[in-house]
Amino acid sequence: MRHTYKTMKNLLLLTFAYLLIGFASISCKENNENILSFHAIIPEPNEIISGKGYFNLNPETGIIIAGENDLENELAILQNILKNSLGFELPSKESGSSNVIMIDLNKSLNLKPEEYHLVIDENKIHIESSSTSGIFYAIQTIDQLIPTKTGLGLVNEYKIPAGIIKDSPEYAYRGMMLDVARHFFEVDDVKTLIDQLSNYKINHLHLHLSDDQGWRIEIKSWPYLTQIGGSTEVGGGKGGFYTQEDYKEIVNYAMKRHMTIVPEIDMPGHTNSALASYGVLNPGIVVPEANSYIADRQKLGIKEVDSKVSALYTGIEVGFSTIDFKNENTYRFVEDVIREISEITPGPYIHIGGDETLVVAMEDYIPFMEKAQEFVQKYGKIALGWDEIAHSKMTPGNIAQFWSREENARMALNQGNQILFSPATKIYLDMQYDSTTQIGLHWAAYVEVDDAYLWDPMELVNGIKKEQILGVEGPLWTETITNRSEIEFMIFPRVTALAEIAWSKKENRSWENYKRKITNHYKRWDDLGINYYKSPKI
Ligand code: TNX
Repeated sequence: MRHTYKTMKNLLLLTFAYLLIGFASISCKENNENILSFHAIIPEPNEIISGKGYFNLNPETGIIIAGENDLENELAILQNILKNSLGFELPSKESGSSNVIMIDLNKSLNLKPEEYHLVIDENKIHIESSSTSGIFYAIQTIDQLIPTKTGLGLVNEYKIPAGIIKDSPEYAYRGMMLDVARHFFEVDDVKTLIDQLSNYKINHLHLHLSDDQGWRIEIKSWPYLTQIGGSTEVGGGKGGFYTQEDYKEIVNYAMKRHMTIVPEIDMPGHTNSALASYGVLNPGIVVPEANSYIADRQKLGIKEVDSKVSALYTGIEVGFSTIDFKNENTYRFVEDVIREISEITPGPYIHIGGDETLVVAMEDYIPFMEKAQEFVQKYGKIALGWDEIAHSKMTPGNIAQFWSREENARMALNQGNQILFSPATKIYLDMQYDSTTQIGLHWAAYVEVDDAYLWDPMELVNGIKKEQILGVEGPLWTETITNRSEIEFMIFPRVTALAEIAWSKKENRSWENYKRKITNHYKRWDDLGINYYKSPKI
C-alpha cells in the first residue's frame, strides 16, 4: 500500500515535470529558429542583448560604408558570404537610407583591437569597430546568423533578430598548426582551411614546413631542400612543396582574412629531409632502416654527387636526426633559411622548432637555439619555439610553445617570456577521439570533444598570470592524416572548442551550451560538405 502511494506520488510529480518541460519547449518554439541561431555563435560573444523584432535582409537591403578607411576587402568578404548563402549581393546605398547594413570603421570609438559592436534593429544592421579586423569578425558573426547555403531552399528574405552584440577576444593569438611536412597539402587545401578557421575567429595558422620526412618551402639559396627533401612523405608518397610564390599566395589569402601565417622550420632535430638533401649538414646520423631509401638524384635531375647525404625517411618514429653543430655551413644554412623566409613573411613570427632533440647534448642544443634566435632577431622577427627552447637563453619577446612540460614553461616565464598554450593532452588535434578512431595517434591521450573544451590556459602552469599568455594553438600533426577530409574530421568539433577557449571569457563558456550550439553547427557543416566527427558526447 505504502509502495503504491509512493508510486502514485512519483507519477504525479513526473507528469508535472513533463508539463513544465512541455511548456518550456513550446515557448522556445514560439521564439522561432532564427532566435535560436542568435544564440549559437561560436566562439561565444562577450555580450548579447536581445532586442525586439527583426531586421529583414532582402535583395533591397543596401550597404553603406560609413567609415574612414578603405574597406574594400571586408566589403568583398561580406558580399561573398551573402551571395553564397542567400544567392544575392547587395547594392550600395546613400547614407541616411533605411534597410541597410552600415559598416562603420571608426578609430575614435577607441574599441580594443579586434573588438566590434553589432547593433541590429528593424531598420539596419550597424557594424562598428576601430579596426578592420573587428569589422571582419562582425561579418563572421553575421555569417553565422544567416543560412549557410541557399541551395536548400532559396530565401528572398531572411529575418535576423534585433539585438546588440558586443564582442572582443580574450587572447590575441588564436591558432591552429598544420603539419605539411609529414604529409603535404596543396595550396587550395590550405586556403579552404583558412576560410574554415577564420569563420571561428582564429587568427593564426602555423605551418610546420619541415621535418624528417619532408622539406616543404622553396629556399632559393639551397634548392635541393625541396628538390630532394620535398620529394617524399610519410608512407612514401610523392610529397611536394610550396614555391615562394605559392607561399606568398597563402600569406596574402590569409591576410585578407585577418590571419597571420607562422612558418616553422624545425631545428636542430627533425631535420632529416635537409640532411638527405645536403651531405654537408649531416653529422652522420643513422636513419631508421625501415622506411628509408637513398634519393635517386639523377631521377630528380641533379647531377652533382654527394656521398654524405642521409637516406630519405618515410616512417613516423621521431628524435633520431640532428644537424652538424661543428660545421660552419650549418650556420650559413640556418641564416639563409631564416632570411629567405623572413623576406616572404609579413607576420611577426618565425618558429624555429627545438623539440625532441633526443640525439643532441644540452651543451650543443643551448648555443644552437641561441644562435637561431639571433638570426630571427637579425631579420626583424620574433622567434617561437617548442617548450624545450626555454633551456636556452630566450631573447626578450620570444615565445615558448607549451606542449608537454610545465617546468619548461616555468623556465620561459622566469626569463620573462610569454607562453603559447598547446597542451598535447587537451588540444593536440591529431590525438584520436577514442579507441575506435581510425586515424590519428594516442601517445598523449584520447582527446574527446569535452576534453578539448573543458580546460583553461590559466590552469596549466601554477601561478601564471593572464598577461604571460600569448594565446592558444591546436596542432594537427599529420603522420596519419592524408587529405582534406581527414583534416576536417580531426579538427571539427575540437578546433571550434579551441576557438571558444581562446576568444570567449571563461564565465561565458559552458559545456552544456557548447554542445547545444555544436548541433547547430553540424547542420552548417553538412551544408558546406565538411567532414566532422559526430561525437557521442554531443
Ligand atoms: C610530437 S609535439 C611531436 C611531433 C609529432 C607529434 C605527434 C612536438 C613538438 N613534436 O613531431 O608529430 O608528437 O603527435
